[in-house]
Amino acid sequence: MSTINPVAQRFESELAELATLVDSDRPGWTRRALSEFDIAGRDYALTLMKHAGLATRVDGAGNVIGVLPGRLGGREIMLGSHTDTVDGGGRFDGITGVLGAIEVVRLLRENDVRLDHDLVVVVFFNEEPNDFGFFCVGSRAMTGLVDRTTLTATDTDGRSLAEALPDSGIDPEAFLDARYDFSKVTAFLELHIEQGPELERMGKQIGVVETITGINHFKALFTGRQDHAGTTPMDVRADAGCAAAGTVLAVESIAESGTNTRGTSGQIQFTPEAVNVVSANASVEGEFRGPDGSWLQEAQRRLTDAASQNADKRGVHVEMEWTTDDAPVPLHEPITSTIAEVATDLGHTRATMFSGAGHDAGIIAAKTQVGMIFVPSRDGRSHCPEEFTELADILPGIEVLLQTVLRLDGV
Ligand code: HGY
Ligand code: MN
Ligand code: MN
Ligand code: MN
Repeated sequence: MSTINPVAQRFESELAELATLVDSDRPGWTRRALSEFDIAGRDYALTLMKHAGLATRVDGAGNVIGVLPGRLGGREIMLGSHTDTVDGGGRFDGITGVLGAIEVVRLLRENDVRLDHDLVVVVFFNEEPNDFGFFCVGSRAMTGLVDRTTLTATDTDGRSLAEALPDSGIDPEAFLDARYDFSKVTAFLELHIEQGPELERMGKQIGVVETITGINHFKALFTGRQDHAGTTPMDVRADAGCAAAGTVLAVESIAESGTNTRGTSGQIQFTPEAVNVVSANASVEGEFRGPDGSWLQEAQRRLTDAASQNADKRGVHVEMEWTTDDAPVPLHEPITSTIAEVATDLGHTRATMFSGAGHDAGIIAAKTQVGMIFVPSRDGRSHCPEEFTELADILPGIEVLLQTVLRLDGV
C-alpha cells in the first residue's frame, strides 16, 4: 500500500469538536474522568468509531471498544489511548492516539485493505489520576489489576469509587469483571504526543519508545497541633505544615540525585487554611518517576525517612502511604524495531526514547507485545493549556501507525 496522507481536515475538525467537550469553568481544556464532560468525550469517540465502520461496545469498566473484523479472525491488533485530561490540561494528550487510531480504520476501509487480524480500537476509561488515587483505571480493569480495594478507595469527601462509578454509567460489579482476553492480541500500539522537549530539541519527527517510566505515588498525612500564630513560641509548636513543606523539598532533592528521574509534590493541603493559625494537619501527595526500578525503591525509602525526620523534629505524627508502585516498562521487540523501520521507510526522521509520561500502553504491556509512537510537543509542554502539536507533525505519526499495523498484520 502506498503512503496515504490521512485526511487532515477530518482529524482537525474532530480535535476541535473534542476540545468543546470540556468543563468551561476550569482553565485550559479540562475533561476529567468521572465527569459529565468525560462521558461526552467518550460518547463522541464512540460515534466516530461507529461512523468509521467499527462494531462498538462499552465494556464493564467504561472502556469504549470498536472492532474491524479481519479476514482470518481469531487474532487481533489493538490500538488505543484516552480522552480524559488533567485539570487545566491540553487538547492533544491521549486524544491524538484515539483520533489517530480511528483514522487508521478509515484509511484501511477507504483503500479496501482487509487485514488478516481483527483491528481493535480502545478508548481507555480514566487514564489520568482521579480523585481516588488511581490512574490508568480502564486499562487496569482490562488487565485484571483492579479488585474490591480499588472500589473502596475514597476521595477527599469520603466518597468511594464504588459510589462514584455509577454516575459514569459503570456498574461496580461489572467494573471488576472487565478483564479482556489478551491471548488473541498480537500487539498493542499507542500513538501519543511526547509531552516533553526531546523530539523538538533533536529535530526528529517520530519517537520510538523503548521504556515507559516507573511511577511511585505517595500520600503523606501529617498531624500536629493547632495553635495561635502570634502567641505560640516557635520551640513549642507542632507545626504540621512545616513538616509537610520539608518533605516537599526532600522530594525535589531526592529526584535531583538520579538520571532521568523526576519528583513532584503536585498536591499539598494545610488544615485549617488560616494565616494566623499553626496548622494542625497537612497532606502531601506526589510521585517519583524514572527508568530504573531500584532507584525508585531507594527514593521511596529515602522519602519515607525524610518525612519521619521532618515530623519527629517538630513533634508531628506522619502516616506515609505509597498508593502506586508501577515499575518501569521496557517495550517489546520486534514491535519497536518495526516502528523504527516503518518510520525510516516512510522517510521520517526518528529517535528512540524514554517516556517520562505514564501511559495505558505501560499497563497493557503486561499482557501483550506493546509499541508506542511519539510525535513532538511544541516547547515540550503538556498537562497545560500551552500543550500543542502541529497537525503537520501528527500526520507522520498516523502514517507510521497505519504502516506498522500493516507490517505486523503481514507477520
Ligand atoms: O501522568 C502521566 O504521565 C500521563 O500523562 N497520564
Ligand atoms: Mn496525561
Ligand atoms: Mn496521555
Ligand atoms: Mn497514554
